[in-house]
Amino acid sequence: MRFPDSPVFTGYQAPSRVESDIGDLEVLGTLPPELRGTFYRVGPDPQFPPKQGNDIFFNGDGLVHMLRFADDGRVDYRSRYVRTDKFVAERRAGRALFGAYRNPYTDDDSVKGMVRGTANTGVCLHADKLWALKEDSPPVLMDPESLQTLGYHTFDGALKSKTFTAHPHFDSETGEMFAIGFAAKGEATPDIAYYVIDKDGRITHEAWIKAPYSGMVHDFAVTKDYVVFPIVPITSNEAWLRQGRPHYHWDPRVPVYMGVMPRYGRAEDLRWFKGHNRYSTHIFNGWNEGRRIFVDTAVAKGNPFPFFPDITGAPFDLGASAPHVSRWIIDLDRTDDGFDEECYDHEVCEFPRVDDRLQTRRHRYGYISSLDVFKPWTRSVATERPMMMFNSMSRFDFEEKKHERWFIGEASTLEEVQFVPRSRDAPEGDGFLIALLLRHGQPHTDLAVLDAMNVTAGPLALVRIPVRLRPGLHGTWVPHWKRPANPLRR
Ligand code: V55
Ligand code: FE
Repeated sequence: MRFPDSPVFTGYQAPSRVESDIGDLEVLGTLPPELRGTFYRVGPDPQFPPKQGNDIFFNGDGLVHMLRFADDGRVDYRSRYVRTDKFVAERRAGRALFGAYRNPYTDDDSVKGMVRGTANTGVCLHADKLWALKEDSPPVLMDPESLQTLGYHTFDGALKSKTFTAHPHFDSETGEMFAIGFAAKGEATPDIAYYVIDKDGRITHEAWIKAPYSGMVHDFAVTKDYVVFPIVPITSNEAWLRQGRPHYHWDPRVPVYMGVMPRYGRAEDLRWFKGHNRYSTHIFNGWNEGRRIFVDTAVAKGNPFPFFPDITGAPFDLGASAPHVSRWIIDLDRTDDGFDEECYDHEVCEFPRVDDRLQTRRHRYGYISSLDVFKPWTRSVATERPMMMFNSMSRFDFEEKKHERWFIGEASTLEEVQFVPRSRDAPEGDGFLIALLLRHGQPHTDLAVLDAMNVTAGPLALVRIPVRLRPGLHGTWVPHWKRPANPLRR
């Protein structure tokens, strides 16, 4: 077997394929004693070379990483592949059986009709289980401690959508989880299912809507009173799949639509608002003040994904691919169908997050990975997405409209940032920021821990994982008051 000699499979992005249990990690600096809990993070890490000869980063098998900060100050590390149906079938066969990203027509006959999910995009804890998520399939449940895969979860058959988002949202007051499934009736269908799931993991509300066009609905917003479905021009079409074309094409001709519905509403209550042609996938948070709804997000003017080509044949525009901190404002009392957009600065950034306790309510601070283009930058790393090689950790103050950032140094990239509250009831912003630093060309990975009120000072501590991690996607922090972080059981 051999992986392709392409950027996605070599150097910095070479698959690691490592599952490990490493106790007592080295700590450089001093860890704050309040930092107790578990950090989970997931990313694509292909088990086998791609069936198609090459592949995109988004299609690798989900590998979950866990860092436990126990009461005695010890930090342990564990990583496990998610045993998706795909992973298990391919391991048995000893080769890839599933083909191109979200294209079942490219699969081996032996796996026709199987769930294609890789569980490689999002991870969260709910109802005492770890949920490993890929937006093309149902959630996979795992044991939060052993990382043993429990299998696909359909809520005892109540999940009628074929898909489930990698970006569920939570209301910390009610303990509810909110989720969507797009392409809910099959690949490239415009149907979106919306689910409210109670703190015990039962579906308590469901609604089905139809988007104005089919495409990637990677994230959405929930507020105290409303749910917002952003439809962005990363479009899909069943015909392209049969033609062997990429699953998505960027369409510069269509607007963003925002579907707004009461939080426990039905399809009849839905209202569509229309904006410019824009990209946004990730949302900091949403909230509403009466009938005004605010969605803070990272917005780009053009296509951010070079591997999803422009439908008009236009070449990839690197400048237009850069997202910036922005706000979308919907006023339900407006009589036209427009909504407003405010762009707050020109820093290139992605992976927006807030203090998770404030989801659905107004936040002041956003935390985001950013690219400081004025800093020395190592270009030795081949990548198909240079705008996503983040070198700085940023806190954006939505009141002052300004960034504070820490440059992580050369030859490293920063992953998604998590806010960790100092205590259960600490005020917003009082706590720590944690993020992985991928060290190019080095055999280890560091987790940086910063004071969230003093980002510019840099790390209080680095926790060293003595293996190279492949670039990943999203993560979550589970504080010790939600679930104790016991030292690794051997
Ligand atoms: C993203 C990542 C995915 C995917 C769709 O924007 C969107 C990120 C890792 O997979 O399938
Ligand atoms: Fe995402």
